[in-house]
Amino acid sequence: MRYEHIKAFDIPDGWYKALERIWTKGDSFFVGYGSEITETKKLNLTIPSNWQFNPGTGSVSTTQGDDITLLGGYTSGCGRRAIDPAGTVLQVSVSGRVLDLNVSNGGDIRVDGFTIKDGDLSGDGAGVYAASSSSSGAPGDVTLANNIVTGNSSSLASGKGGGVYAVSYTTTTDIAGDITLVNNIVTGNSADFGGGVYAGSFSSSGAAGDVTCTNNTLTDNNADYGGGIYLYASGSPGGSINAYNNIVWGNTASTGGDVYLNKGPNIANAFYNDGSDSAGDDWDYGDSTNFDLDPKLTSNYHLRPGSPCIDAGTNDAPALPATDVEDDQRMIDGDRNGTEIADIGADEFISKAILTFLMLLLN
Ligand SMILES: [Ca+2]
Ligand SMILES: [Ca+2]
Ligand SMILES: [Ca+2]
Repeated sequence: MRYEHIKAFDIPDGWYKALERIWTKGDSFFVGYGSEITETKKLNLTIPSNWQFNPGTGSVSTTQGDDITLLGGYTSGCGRRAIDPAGTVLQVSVSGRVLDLNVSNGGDIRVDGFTIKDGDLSGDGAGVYAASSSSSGAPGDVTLANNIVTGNSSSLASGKGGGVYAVSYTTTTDIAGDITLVNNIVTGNSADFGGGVYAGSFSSSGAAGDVTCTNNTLTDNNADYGGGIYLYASGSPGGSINAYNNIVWGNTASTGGDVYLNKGPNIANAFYNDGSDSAGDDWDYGDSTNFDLDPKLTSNYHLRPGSPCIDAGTNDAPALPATDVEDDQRMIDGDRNGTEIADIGADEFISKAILTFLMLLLN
């Protein structure tokens, strides 16, 4: 491992420069950010030498079945990691995607612990384009966790996923991969389909995988179809679309302000979500655990005291993360009634009283 001193925060296109060097040298690098004196967070990249990088577009692809794993939040020297997306920023200064990730022949993609902002292009996935595909055998899974995705915009007619385009697809009879989104804050993005997120699993001749969204906050996104999120599953029956503990509220679209569901013959489960305006297919098992109330968010999308999302989720959600988007423990007894219940959204609320108690313990 070597440390490549590129300041992705101070130089907005530092991410591209880093990838270019990685491609040139075929080695592993850490990418720092911030000033040389105060830098604290780094990106840990491990890029096999057979990967392809196109310096013109910043895209990374591999056809060897390798995984692409991007983890943010490393401390100086990369000895320790703390999830801190607010302090680990990837952005572009010119029009283009922030992250363009393609794997084929079975590789998985994971993007975990970044702010991804200001992507702007005429195409799918202005912030993050993450696709695992296969023309022989099963494609891999795509996971986005602990990210802040904001201010990304697709200007393409029929463009999908202003903030995030996450898909797994195959032209074979195999089962497509799973798409998992947990602990992401997605705000202020726009596209034609899925202003915040377009998430899909589809197989030409086999079954779809599962598309699971747990504890995300999607708000202030805009689209024609699915302002917050467009969820897609296609293929023979077998996959399920799961939405648990999410805030998908206050997004706008011509059709499906918060959610557009296109599930094909597959099952859709929606429980313990805050949001209302959905269109397309019905949720098969949506029930009274969902509600439509102002989540009472702060300016940086944390839960305010008195939020109806505090202790309002379920601890049995699939892929429930053990921490929140800023690495706070989940679950915390936010309403102080003696029972620890997961909150709804990417933030787990800590009351001032609990915080004071924890500070006393630490001191
Ligand atoms: Ca809680
Ligand atoms: Ca409680
Ligand atoms: Ca928190």
